Amino acid sequence: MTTQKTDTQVETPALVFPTGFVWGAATSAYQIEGAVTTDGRGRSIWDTFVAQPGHVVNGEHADVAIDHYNRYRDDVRLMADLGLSAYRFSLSWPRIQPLGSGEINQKGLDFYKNLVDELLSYGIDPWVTLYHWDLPQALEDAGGWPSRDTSKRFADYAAAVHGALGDRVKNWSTVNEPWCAAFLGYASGEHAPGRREPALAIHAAHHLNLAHGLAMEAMRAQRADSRIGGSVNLYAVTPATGSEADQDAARRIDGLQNRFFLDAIMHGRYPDDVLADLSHLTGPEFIQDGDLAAISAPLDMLLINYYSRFTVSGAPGGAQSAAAAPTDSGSPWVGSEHIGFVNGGRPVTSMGWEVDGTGLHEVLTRLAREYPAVPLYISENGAAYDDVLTEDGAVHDAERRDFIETHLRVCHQAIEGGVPLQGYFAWSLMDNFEWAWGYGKRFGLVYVDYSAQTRILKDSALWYAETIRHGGLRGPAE
Ligand code: IFM
Repeated sequence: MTTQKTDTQVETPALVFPTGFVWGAATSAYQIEGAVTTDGRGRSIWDTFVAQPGHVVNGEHADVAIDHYNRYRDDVRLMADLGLSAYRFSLSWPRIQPLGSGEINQKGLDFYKNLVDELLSYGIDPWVTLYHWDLPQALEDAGGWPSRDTSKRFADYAAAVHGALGDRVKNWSTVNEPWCAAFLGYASGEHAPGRREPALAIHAAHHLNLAHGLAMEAMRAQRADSRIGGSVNLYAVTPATGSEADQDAARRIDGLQNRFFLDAIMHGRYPDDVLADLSHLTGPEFIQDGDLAAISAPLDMLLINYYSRFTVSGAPGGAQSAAAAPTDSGSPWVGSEHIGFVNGGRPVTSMGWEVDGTGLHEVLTRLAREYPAVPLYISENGAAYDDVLTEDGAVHDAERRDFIETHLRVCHQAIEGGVPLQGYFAWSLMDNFEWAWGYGKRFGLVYVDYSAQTRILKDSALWYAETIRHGGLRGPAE
């Protein structure tokens, strides 16, 4: 598509996205809902984790978060104002099944039914994620994700909610970012439950994959018309130099971050080189017959969370991670703890993450090449910046707007090149609780005043709304 002006000088989009392209924004339950003891919600590992000193910057927690549990109607109206065609959110497992097994808490389920109905009343398509890290504490007490039984409990929970909501929710994601849940939760301890047991983190990663597979099986047995996928956080990975050590570092980080999940889900195998990298910590006995067949059952779509590129060095004393944890923690890079993360010289967000749209292009074209024939969606993409609410009552977040625009341009380019990308969800709809970083990192299109609980559309939100209205991006990149 080329830039066009009609004779009346009404600008039409220069980069038009295909009809039916999904324009969305995303959140997750624990980061926004609050109401952690309301209506029978059970305790999650995050409730426990945030209550322990040293885990979250400034000792912050999400007991209230942005009070979405009580304000969801207003929040849905905001989404409608923005013109979103879809909203991706997660269900809180302990709100629905307080102990992670057994009895369902009807009031918890009703909250999501009401939310879904509210979305549908505005013509916004609900995209449900079943697990975004808030494991019921009772399941952690029974072993957590390193225990195989947790995958089975997850499949039961998935069947319960899919049975209840499957008539009105068509698009489902099983597990969000299994890498984070496994390696930040059980290796570095930066996330709940805060354990530092590298070998068990590998088992956890497998059981998160297995949970995805078993949940799909259970949901498919209930109805055939649901579209189901998993959400993985993928990175472009580059060696800092052409040296053998740096190339090996890139292979290792790509293996643990990307291929461990993609190869299992898409090809039904774990990469041999990654298993070899981990063999001093664990043998493959945690993988049982039939697991990989369940994990690799055909997907209706693959959901991709993309934020940045890793440039890595295997040289001794390499560099520090630009994305270092805010609190005292170990390394999530199990078996490859020696690897350094090098600053590649690009601008960074307030998380210290390098802004690199070309990395997204690499990720998308790689998926289309190595894991073809599955529709792709960007389920998260966005940036934290130090937003300022100015005297004019606005938030002029030009950097976030540029970030999203850059990445959308890349999406368009990938589609033109034949990548089956069918939608984009900005992370996040609203500012929220950014895990171990607390409230200091704002990712929202919508600014939240945390004490008054007011919402203000940032400039990026207004721009995104306009982009959606136009079905594409106007004008060439500046
Ligand atoms: O806020 C998180 C989200 O919960 C999962 N993906 C990355 C986001 C930014 O860190």
